[in-house]
Amino acid sequence: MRALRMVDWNHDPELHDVPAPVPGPGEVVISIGGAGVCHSDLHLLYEFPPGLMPWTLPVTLGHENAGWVHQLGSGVTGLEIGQPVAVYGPWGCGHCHACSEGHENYCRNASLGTPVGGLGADGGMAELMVVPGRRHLVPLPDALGPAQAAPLTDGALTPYHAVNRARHLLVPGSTAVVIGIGGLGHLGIQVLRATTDCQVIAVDTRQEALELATACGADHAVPAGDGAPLAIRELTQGRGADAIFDMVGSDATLALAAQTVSVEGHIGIVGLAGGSIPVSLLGLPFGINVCPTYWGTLPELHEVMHLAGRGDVLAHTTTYPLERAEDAYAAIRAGQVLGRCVVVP
Ligand code: FEH
Ligand code: ZN
Ligand code: ZN
Repeated sequence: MRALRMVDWNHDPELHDVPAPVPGPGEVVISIGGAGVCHSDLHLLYEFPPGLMPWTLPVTLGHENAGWVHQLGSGVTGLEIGQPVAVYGPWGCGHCHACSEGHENYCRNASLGTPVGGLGADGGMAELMVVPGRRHLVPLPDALGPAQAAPLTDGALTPYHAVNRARHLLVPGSTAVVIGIGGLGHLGIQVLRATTDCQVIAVDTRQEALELATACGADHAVPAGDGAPLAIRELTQGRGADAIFDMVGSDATLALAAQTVSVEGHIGIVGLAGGSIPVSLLGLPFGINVCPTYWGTLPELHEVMHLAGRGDVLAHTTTYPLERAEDAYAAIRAGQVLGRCVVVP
């Protein structure tokens, strides 16, 4: 079968012909209907130094996947061949305390380098993908096909999880700021709109991204840059934002978050740009919480699919055939993508 593979560090991905996977005991092979192109792939393809991740290359990319049940390994029950499913991506051990409550993204027996589909193990940028356990498959709502569902398994799940970490602050009259209106940001705005009564302020450098933010339900769209801190202060009567979700995670975006978070507020670091934020008693407002989050939990993916099934969360997508998947990565690198790219094998 055809698969887009990460062949080396700091190297373009390549389309290869590879053997089709065969499910082992307890495993399930999925026929891929959509594989989202996450910006994180660009960081790991072109910025991660060799050896940072203990991965054996080449490996198939794609950690944001949905499709149809194709083949069941021995012992797998509760699934029908042809059933449309979303793939939960951060596979944990399944038996530690975190995994026992569905927080496999924070598995105590795993680390960022532990291979999961598309991140060190073969992912969904291919015709078929093997998933290690039936629990990692979430049935799709009737209203959603795999190409629409795939971007939600990371692009919506990740901001949904980040918002959940600050939900106690997002009360009527509060303000949330979303910095970076890309794949995560445009879905994060929809999550906030669908699950809170807060005022939503979007920040981005691109006018077309700010327009997408407004279409997704943002109350205000603020151009990134020198005027952004004052604009956010003016929109919050000088208080600052109760919660700021930085979907970029660069020094510049985190500096904006530090300048505009309110006392007792929350800064969610979601993007992988590698920026940092100095934390000190007098350097930040009192009582704030700075929270780097990773992906989302398995129960939260069920909740995201519920929101999508009722039309509250919908990815703005550009689809590419597998043969042109490299063009999707190039378009993201060039900053030409609005919303999320989805590869449809
Ligand atoms: C990917 C690789 C490393 C860190 C975080 C990520 C996220 O894109 C996973 O959704
Ligand atoms: Zn991702
Ligand atoms: Zn675990």
